[in-house]
Amino acid sequence: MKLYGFWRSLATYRVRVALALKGIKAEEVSVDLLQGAQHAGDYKAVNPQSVVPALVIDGGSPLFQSMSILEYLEETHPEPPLLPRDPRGRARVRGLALTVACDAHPLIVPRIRSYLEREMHLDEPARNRWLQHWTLLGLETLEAHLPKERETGRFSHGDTPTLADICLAGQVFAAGYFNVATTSVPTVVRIFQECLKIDAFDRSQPLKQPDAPKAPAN
Ligand SMILES: N[C@@H](CCC(=O)N[C@@H](CS)C(=O)NCC(=O)O)C(=O)O
Repeated sequence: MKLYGFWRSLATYRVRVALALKGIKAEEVSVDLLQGAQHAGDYKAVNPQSVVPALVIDGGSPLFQSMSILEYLEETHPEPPLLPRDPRGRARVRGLALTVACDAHPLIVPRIRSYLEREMHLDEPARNRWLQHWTLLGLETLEAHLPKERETGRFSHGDTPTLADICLAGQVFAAGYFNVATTSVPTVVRIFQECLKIDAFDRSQPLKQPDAPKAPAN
């Protein structure tokens, strides 16, 4: 398998963690989003949306969209499961995961940031307010569920990691990128810390990737 990704991409992080949890080996190809490599013709041929991740299996058509890739990995490599067995639990886990993947993360990706700068002419402080606002709102939405719902355990749903934790962890890295204080989301932070105790989450972290700079800029 070949995973097209980038060290600081949170959507790539999701796939990287799932591959690691399931013990699947994939070669990672770095697409430098900060240099605009996602727009180059050779990468557009892999993913016409010009975003990472994309996963190529056996030279077939690349898989795209991180949540779709996670579901594929879950179906083809069911152990360890990243979704609960019961339909209601699965709906809850997917709901938590999609709160991040569909509603929070899309507002902070490079193409949105560059549109705010180039087309909307927002200066850097205004763009930072935007990034901080949407990042924190995503985390606070998770926090509104987690402490009060009885399904929450060591992780977002029970005592083993699920798709919800994979998305949660990525969103906490976003808070780090944009200097968002996480004091208002203590359960999210607790679960994030539990995630990082697992090797698959820890070694997949953005700053531990070979293409990460030594001292990254935002
Ligand atoms: N919904 C997509 C999001 C993909 C996405 O936006 N990826 C970001 C990095 S996390 C990207 O490649 N952005 C490039 C850009 O915005 O120009 C997924 O989950 O795969």
